[in-house]
Amino acid sequence: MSQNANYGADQIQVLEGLEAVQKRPAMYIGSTDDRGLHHLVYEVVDNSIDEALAGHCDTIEVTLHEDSSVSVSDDGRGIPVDMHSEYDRPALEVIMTVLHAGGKFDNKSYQVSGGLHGVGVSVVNALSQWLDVEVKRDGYVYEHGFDHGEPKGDLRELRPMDEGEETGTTIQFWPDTEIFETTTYDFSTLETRLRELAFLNPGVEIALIDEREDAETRFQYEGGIREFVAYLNETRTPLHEEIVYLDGTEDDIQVEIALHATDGVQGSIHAFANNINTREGGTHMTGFKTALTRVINEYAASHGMGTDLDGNLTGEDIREGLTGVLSIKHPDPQFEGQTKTKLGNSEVRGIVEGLIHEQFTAYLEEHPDTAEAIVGKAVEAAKARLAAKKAEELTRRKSALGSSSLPGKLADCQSRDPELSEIFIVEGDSAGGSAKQARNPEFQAILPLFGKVLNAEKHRLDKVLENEKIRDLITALGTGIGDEFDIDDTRYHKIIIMSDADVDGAHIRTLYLTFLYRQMPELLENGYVYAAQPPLYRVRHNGETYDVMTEAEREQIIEEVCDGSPDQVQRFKGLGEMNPQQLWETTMNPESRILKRITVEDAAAADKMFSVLMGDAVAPRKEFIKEHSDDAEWVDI
Ligand code: 0RA
Repeated sequence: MSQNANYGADQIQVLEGLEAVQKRPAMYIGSTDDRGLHHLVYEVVDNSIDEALAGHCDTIEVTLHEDSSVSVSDDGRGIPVDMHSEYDRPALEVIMTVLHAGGKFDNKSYQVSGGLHGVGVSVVNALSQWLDVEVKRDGYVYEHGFDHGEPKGDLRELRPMDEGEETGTTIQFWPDTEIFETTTYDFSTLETRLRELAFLNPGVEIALIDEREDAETRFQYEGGIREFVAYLNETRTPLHEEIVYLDGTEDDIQVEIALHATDGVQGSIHAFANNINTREGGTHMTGFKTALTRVINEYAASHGMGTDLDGNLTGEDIREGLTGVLSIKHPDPQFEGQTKTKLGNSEVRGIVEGLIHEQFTAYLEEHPDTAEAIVGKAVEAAKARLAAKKAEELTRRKSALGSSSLPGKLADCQSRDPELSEIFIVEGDSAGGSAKQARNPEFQAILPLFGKVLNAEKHRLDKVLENEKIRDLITALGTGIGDEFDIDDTRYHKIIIMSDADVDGAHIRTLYLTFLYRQMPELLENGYVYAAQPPLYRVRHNGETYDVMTEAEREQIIEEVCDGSPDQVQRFKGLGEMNPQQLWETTMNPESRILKRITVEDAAAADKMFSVLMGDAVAPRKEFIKEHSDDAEWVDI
């Protein structure tokens, strides 16, 4: 009797917890759109990764089922099933139904997953219509099901484990369609994150199996972040043979860095804390940058390099063309910042700085060829910086950003409220003319820009700024550039690139996106950048008009709506062929247009993509485009 009463009380507490998640899901997983949906998978996978990091699991399999459910399976110890003393319920049930219960069950002090995710697998349970757990442990196979987070009956003992059968956990869940805006998983989004996890956790094999499409990928990298850097540099030209790798542990904080200098002008250092991409940086990044700048300057000074420069090598000089991955694992990470992707632990700065300073100094002494390459490249970058300065780079910059007068080609909107204002960057003067007639001048500005701009992937900022179109664009956006860039000065919160729906149009769009990504990434991170989607065809039938975006859609409309014989099919070869009314209806009117927001959710993936798309190597580019033609429609296909 008293046991029952206890159980009742616990149950009430449990329900309150999960109800809170169901009421305000965004508080726990960020959002209920496709990002939130994918976070469910990451949350479950994080638990298996923890098991792997504790040394008990080496394979994790994620399976996308045809019924929109996902299962995550691992060969770890299995979630404990014994009675939990406080709750008087099996531990598995408590882990699945009590918020943040996961960690409390384990004596391991070193739980790594955290931050953005790490809210506990009970959150996934609360947000699933159904969830089934199968555990193989202590010689038996157990199973427990849940319905909207509530246990369906009790934990069941299914059968004894077979001889040689491995322990492990499988969690299958069906996301709640009443909570999520979509329940369609994107293979390549998951693939990118799982690949990243495999790089960050060397040796762990992670598979993604898509039963909807019959596709499967497996990742396993013994070389860890060294292989991550090699992957990021696939289409870049390295300046030294061996990838620099440094690691160490202090106060239970594990630090790793891999570096490889290239002949490019884009530097990219990606920082992770507990497997989370800390896009906003933080104390680990600060410690690393400080150490890097010191070590390189000390090496240059003691080896007589760069003596003709007046002044030190700056951090930017040193990071030019440098690709790196910094990964730390901390027993109690604190995440801060707007998107909770900035590491806040103050003690980390000194630990990373000290460790890198000591080890990198020693490394350079032992590898003089590598040292020569890295320091030499920094010296070259510094020289270019000083030369650019001399060549009136500053005045050029000033005219690009400082001048208060807007470019003559800009037809600005009346609104001065950036949140309401849009700018269309339109390819070609004739399309620009149409767009100017078509627009709603209250909130829509038009900037016609003709033809291609310099590839920002291959040229330093001062070269890119020689281009008048780019200067017009910067002035119109109002943000300034380089050190002076300020997101708060953005004059429009919708920056819409409108180019033709053909290969040339896609190329021009990619060039502008490359510029924005390399020089003003904050615009993309804030979700201000869009691609307009002009239609390819207009089909008329029985007095109705259908604008279609793709060949497949055209065939479908003709087949299904027009019974194979439409009255008229008009092909739009370019934006310029539409009259202003058509352009307004199909591409500009907020009521009827389709805009594609360009996001860079995963910075390392975006970095890789732009380097592949805009770099020198041709074969990897073709391969990449072939692989990603579905999800990167705006790319130059
Ligand atoms: C709590 C304690 C232990 C393992 C786990 C949780 C665990 C959770 C998940 C979730 C997915 N896969 C998992 N694998 C393990 C340790 C139990 C022990 O000491 O044996």
